[in-house]
Amino acid sequence: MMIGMSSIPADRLLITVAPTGAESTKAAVPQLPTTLAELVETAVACEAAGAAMIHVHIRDDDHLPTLELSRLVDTVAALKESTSLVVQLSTGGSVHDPLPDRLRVLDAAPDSCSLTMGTTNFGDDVFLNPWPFVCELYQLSQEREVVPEFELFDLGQVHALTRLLDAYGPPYGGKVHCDLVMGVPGGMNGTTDALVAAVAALPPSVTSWSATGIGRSTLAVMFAALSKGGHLRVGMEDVLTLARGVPVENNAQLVERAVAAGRVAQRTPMSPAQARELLGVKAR
Ligand code: KMH
Ligand code: ZN
Repeated sequence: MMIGMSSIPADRLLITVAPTGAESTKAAVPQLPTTLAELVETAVACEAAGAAMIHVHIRDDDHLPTLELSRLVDTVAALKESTSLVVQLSTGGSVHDPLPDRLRVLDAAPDSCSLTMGTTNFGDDVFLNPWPFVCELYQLSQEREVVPEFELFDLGQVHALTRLLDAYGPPYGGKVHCDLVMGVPGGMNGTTDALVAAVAALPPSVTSWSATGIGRSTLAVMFAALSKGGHLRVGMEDVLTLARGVPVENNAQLVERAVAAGRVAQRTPMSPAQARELLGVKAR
């Protein structure tokens, strides 16, 4: 069986790796890929392990989160040179990044960008996504022909996606892909019950979805997503231990674990080419 009119077999599993994030420090997690060389090395290993897309946050020379445009441009170029992965730049950045800097991320012309559907309490911080910003970023993604991945941190944001699509029409590429980010302190729980509720509320225009569970919720969300036929995001942005007291040594371990879990569910990792077709990514 194929998915819709596409040539992608229905058992294919999109695995996205989010290797770095903006929250962990290099001092606390020395194995976190924070330099461009480390990021490229991780990307190559994760593609070999079965990932098809990479969700990218970058760091400066002090290993701190940055949205400096020239570094973003260099990062996209380096990842494209060394891998076939779909390159998704984060427009969420860190909770301290100003909104104009987050819009400017699209100037780096990635294949895809994250687009969070609303403001969320984020631990003790606030991840700011006011509605006018969401609308501006979405329209910019359409204009620049960058495929958005809608990041949904709670059920209200699932409903906001319907509102956005009703107001501004489909994304560039015509596909609607979202990622449920679950278990953030301030967002929806990382549980099977929450995932089922969120998936049930997705607008009918959604063509694919993945899920990730932060911290301890990672396995519950992974198994719930697989049992609902969804795709997976994994990586050190979201989890730093394989089990209690067992640190993740590298991102490929998390991709390998997702591949193994997918295999039990009779799912086969999707190639980057299939991911491009699934997401409607522009040939650049
Ligand atoms: N770092 C978080 C504040 C995204 O990449 O778009 C936001 C985040 C979401 O990670
Ligand atoms: Zn992110």
